[in-house]
Amino acid sequence: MKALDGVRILDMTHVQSGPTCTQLLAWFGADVIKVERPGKGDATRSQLRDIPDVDSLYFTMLNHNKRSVTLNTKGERGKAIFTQLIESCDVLVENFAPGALDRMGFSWERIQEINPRIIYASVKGFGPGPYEDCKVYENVAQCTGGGASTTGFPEGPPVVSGAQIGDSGTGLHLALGIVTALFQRETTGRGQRVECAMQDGVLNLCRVKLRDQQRLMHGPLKEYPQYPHGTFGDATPRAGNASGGGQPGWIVKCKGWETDPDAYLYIIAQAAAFNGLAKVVGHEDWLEDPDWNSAEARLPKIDQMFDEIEKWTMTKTKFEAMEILNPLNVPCGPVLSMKELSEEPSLRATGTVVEVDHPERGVYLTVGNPIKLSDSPAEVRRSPLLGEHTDEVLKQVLGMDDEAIAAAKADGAV
Ligand code: CAO
Repeated sequence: MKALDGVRILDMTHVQSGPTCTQLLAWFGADVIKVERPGKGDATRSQLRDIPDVDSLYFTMLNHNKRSVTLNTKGERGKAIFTQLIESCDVLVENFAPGALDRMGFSWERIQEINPRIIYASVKGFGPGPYEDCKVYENVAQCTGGGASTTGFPEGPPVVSGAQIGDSGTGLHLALGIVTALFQRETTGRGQRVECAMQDGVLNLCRVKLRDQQRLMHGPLKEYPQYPHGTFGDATPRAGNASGGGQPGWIVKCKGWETDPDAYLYIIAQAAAFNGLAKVVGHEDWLEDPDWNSAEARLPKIDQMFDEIEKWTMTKTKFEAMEILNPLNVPCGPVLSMKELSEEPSLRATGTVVEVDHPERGVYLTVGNPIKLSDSPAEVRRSPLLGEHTDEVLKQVLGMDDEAIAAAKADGAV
């Protein structure tokens, strides 16, 4: 038995944000029925293809454990089938451009009329306000939610992160909203509307930067690289690789950095572990020196301190340095490349990185469910081919017979 066994999701999502959400729910055991346009499907099926005419990794890696149904929800017969699906599902999830579902004739009011118990969940770029009608993709959300203005080096332009905090981050937020609404339905018997704006999701993940915006009003941000030599403006600046927490941290070069772009280690020079760190990097002198032996004394010369630490790390590989620093309780972590992560045995062992077999592309690698439930282990099943389960769902879920299905096919509804 899986945690969400018995929950049926009508999945009208596409691209990344919505599919991330419904894939998580599918891993927890929900029956996710992905509705796609006949002949075309989710646009990502054909985007960034590595093998001709085969569903892209972009699609396969975001749509595991789902069933695919093709349905033209703009035609009359398609709308009738869609109405029946709304009647039969617990949750409807969509991340179309604002108003798309209303234009098809399915407003929240209409959806509630069809099924008062349904939870209707959406991702949009923005919440209500001046930009509510805008279409939004990942990097736009990273810019509008505060991610880009606070990422990068002080002297450089804003930078977007590799982590898809706008899309996958908002999908995660939405999944929590959905299970919370399902939980509340146990008491009220009613469904409800769940909305997540990508701007809001990114800002939530940039919470500490709004913290710093307010701290800035009371003086310079002493853990930022701008302190004490640079200047601060009136907004939270970019902080390079500074730790963002109360302890100084930085990325330092390790042995091989000249040729390996990922030969780096993140080190946090936490006050409690400073003595051991100072000794190992050959600076026992710092322990007796009042210019160095307190966190306050070191604060104005954090850059100098990490330069000295780096002289030592450059003599070790990132893994050797980590092995020496860990027993000293110095928090640190190697910069791992995607190649290293894909080959890491411990991630394979926990199912965080898994191999999946696909009938058209063969074996590929994906990220499994990062949330581990002891009573609901997630197995990763391949993504569906376009319309692979149309007949199955129309029969099993809606009780349609062969004749009705043939008629729906004949007029292009499915
Ligand atoms: N049958 C018939 N029509 C369908 C259909 C189906 N099964 N599925 C989708 N459509 C229609 C929609 O109704 C819409 O039609 P209208 O424009 O006439 O209303 C049309 O397909 C296209 O939908 P769209 O406008 O959402 O798609 P797009 O490629 O132009 O925009 C995106 C994509 C992502 C920018 C937009 O959907 C969006 O802003 N979504 C909300 C924010 C979001 O989730 N962004 C993250 C995307 S991941 O980076």
